[in-house]
Amino acid sequence: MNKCSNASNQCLINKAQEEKIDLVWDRYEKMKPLCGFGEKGICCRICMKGPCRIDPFGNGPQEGICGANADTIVARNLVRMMASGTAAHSLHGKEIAKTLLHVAQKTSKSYQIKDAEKLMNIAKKMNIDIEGKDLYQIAEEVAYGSLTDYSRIEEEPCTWLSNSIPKKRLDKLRDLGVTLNNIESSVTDIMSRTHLGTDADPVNLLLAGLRCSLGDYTGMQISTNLSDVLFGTPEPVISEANLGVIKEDAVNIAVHGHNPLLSEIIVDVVDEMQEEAIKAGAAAGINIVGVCCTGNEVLLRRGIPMASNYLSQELTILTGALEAMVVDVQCIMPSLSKIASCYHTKLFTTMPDAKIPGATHLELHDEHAKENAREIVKQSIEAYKRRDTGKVLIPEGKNKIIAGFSTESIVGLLSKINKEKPLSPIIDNIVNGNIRGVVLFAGCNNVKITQDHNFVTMAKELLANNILILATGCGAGAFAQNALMNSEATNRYAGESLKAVLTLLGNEAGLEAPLPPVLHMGSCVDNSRGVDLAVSLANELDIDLHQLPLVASAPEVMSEKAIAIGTWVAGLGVPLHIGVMPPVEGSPLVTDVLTSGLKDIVDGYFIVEKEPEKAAAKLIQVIEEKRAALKITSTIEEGI
Ligand code: MSK
Repeated sequence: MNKCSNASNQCLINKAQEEKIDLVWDRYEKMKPLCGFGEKGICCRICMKGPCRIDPFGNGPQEGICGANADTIVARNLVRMMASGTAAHSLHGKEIAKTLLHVAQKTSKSYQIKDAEKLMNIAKKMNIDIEGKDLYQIAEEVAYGSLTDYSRIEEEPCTWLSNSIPKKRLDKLRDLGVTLNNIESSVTDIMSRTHLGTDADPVNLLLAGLRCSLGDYTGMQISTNLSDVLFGTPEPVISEANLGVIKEDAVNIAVHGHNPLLSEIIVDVVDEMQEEAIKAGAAAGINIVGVCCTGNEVLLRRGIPMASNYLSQELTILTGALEAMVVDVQCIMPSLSKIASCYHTKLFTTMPDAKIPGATHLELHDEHAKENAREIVKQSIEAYKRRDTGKVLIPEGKNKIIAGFSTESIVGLLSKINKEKPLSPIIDNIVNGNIRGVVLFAGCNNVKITQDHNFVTMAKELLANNILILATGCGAGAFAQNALMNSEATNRYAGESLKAVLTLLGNEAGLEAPLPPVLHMGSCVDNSRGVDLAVSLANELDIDLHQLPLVASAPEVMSEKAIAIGTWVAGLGVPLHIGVMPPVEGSPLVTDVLTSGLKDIVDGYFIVEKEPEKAAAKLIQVIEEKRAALKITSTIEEGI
């Protein structure tokens, strides 16, 4: 199996072999054969009588020592994954909300309100009375209101859930009893009910998992929206992607993880330190590059080039030209520390809850954020002086990308065509079939799949069938690295009618070329942007989300966060394809609930298909079924 679909990275994989450095692919091979019990989800480790394992072939034990069967064990393990994913995303949102509170109370020196208009819109959405209040009072109420979603006692749904989805959908979820009132207690609930001797009913467990995962969604809404207030709402921006964005004659600093609190400040302080880097011999000064979702955050708002998504993060250090990797939280391989020690590269951890042995821990503190960032840049410049030029190998080639498609920027663009009804150009083109439907690609890379292969293969097939693609997270990274986020890609891969629409929109945007066929909407927390766009379309048409010709796909799914995302996507009524089987096959009941039972109660469901060509065909079929159900024919009048 090839390791990367991006051939230019192969030289670094060879280099690692020559230097006897193990990479993620090597560790995966050494791990084989993977534990079959773990893969099927039928290993239970929640007490110390065991661990227990259910025999999947029916010859050995069918119950754990306490009597829990495969259905209970699989469901418990799965919902614990959802709880972990929800905790990760929602804590991110909480950190951003606390920072907004500090800005509002003027106790933060490092951050400001960059998008006051968005703050006002959020306040109105939260039913906050803004009359006679200044910006800081409003920001304080928005921050407190958002933080209440983490602590509410009253039995009413979280504000950021109820104000961001169609009423019909909210009612459906409320009837099911899954509209949570408090994100953190939804996580506590999962940990409590999965304790030994508590909830043994797999369906009851899965419903609790759905409620918790809607907390993941709620946390994402908070993360995305309040980050926009603090750091600006993304607008289309031109940049580049691939490891070729690392420059031989620069002090290269990679920012990696998820939370933009430090990376934004690093980008801010770099300008004032360029001279220092040049004096140290780096003719091109300081070059910031992005990895994973912190990379997506600074790409969208600041145009910072994207070096890598999840699976090739180690290769950024293998270039021998990276002075520092600065990480915050989530998706950071602990192996980075060992690999950095083979080079002059400094690995900085910056968050109290994400330390890595061997890394330099330089903790981000709100009141000293600028000083923290300057210290990191200063030490990076020092590291540059120790660079071994004989070890430098930067793969050639980088792709031009257009990123920054927030919901606001898309609506802004469309309003140039129809000021009164900005969504009409999209709706009309969906109705007349120029755009058959929309696929939101999200999620990670998984070492079990050639990196980016499933994303790219599926995208080419969908685009040829006139399906528009939105992308976030490492999926967006995959498309950026494989030249699917520029105007040339539209000319090359989009079907004729989709190409015509994107060309019209690109011209209206002043590009004098088509919009890219894959619209980069941001990091994994920015999946909320895709929902916002879908909700706007559904509201305009007065339909529920499940009726839209919209599907989601995570073809290289890997993390617990992705399991939480997939579950709330289904909960919102949107079918979701995954290209890797989660650990549920040990329970036919749980597998059935996810792939069909969910459809009966929330309309959304999981489609598991490992072959990307077949997956694309299945998604096209779902889109066509939804079009038929909407009776979309050729004109708006006849149709919706
Ligand atoms: S970074 S959660 S590997 S998308 Fe958001 Fe990428 Fe998945 Fe991490």
